[in-house]
Amino acid sequence: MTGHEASAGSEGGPEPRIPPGQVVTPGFPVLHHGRTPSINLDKWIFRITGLVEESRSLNWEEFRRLPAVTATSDIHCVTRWSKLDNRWEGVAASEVLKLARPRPQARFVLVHAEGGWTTNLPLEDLAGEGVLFAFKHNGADLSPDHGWPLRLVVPHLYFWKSAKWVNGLEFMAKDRPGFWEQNGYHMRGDPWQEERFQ
Ligand SMILES: Nc1nc2c(c(=O)[nH]1)N[C@H]1C(S)=C(S)[C@@H](COP(=O)(O)O)O[C@H]1N2
Ligand SMILES: [Mo]
Repeated sequence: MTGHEASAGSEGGPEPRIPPGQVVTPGFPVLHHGRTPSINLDKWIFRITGLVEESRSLNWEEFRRLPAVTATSDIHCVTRWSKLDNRWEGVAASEVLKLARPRPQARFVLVHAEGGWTTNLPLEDLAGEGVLFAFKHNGADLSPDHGWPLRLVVPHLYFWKSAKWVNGLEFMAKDRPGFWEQNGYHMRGDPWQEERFQ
């Protein structure tokens, strides 16, 4: 779903900028389960597995050789803060999908992150506009707390889907809950529908 870029009209004109129940913050809160991992780029590997034509492993150099894009989007966290106009720089998810070549049966992905953390997404959401594997935020390398060296950004879903320290995609025929989804969070997490918990 797109078209929420317009600023809120005072006469009920364009669609609102902020999803229901959210409050804009000027800061950038840090939220995650467990501790910030320390990652060695020399050993970093991104794994593409599951229902794909070709399983692949990319090291950091190979991943960074993929074409880079920038995209500006808003963050909406299920804990009700929103942060507007984040400028992300990274590799478009569509680019990674081109490499992966999902099989026709593949309809969902389990996103894998350092330390075994996961989150699930429908394939169409991964292919969505502005979805990227980011290495920079607002012009600077990601900080370790915000996911260095790489995080997924899925701007049209609640921010828990935007896996920090992301290191793999597993393509699946059926949806399977990730870490927060097993703990009661919604399987999809659309902030405009307030798909917070289930
Ligand atoms: N690997 C990993 N990624 C994660 C999480 C986590 O616990 N582990 N938490 C998610 C949640 S709940 C949120 S709100 C955002 C927070 O990102 P931030 O700390 O950069 O604001 O990261 C998401 N990505
Ligand atoms: Mo969150």
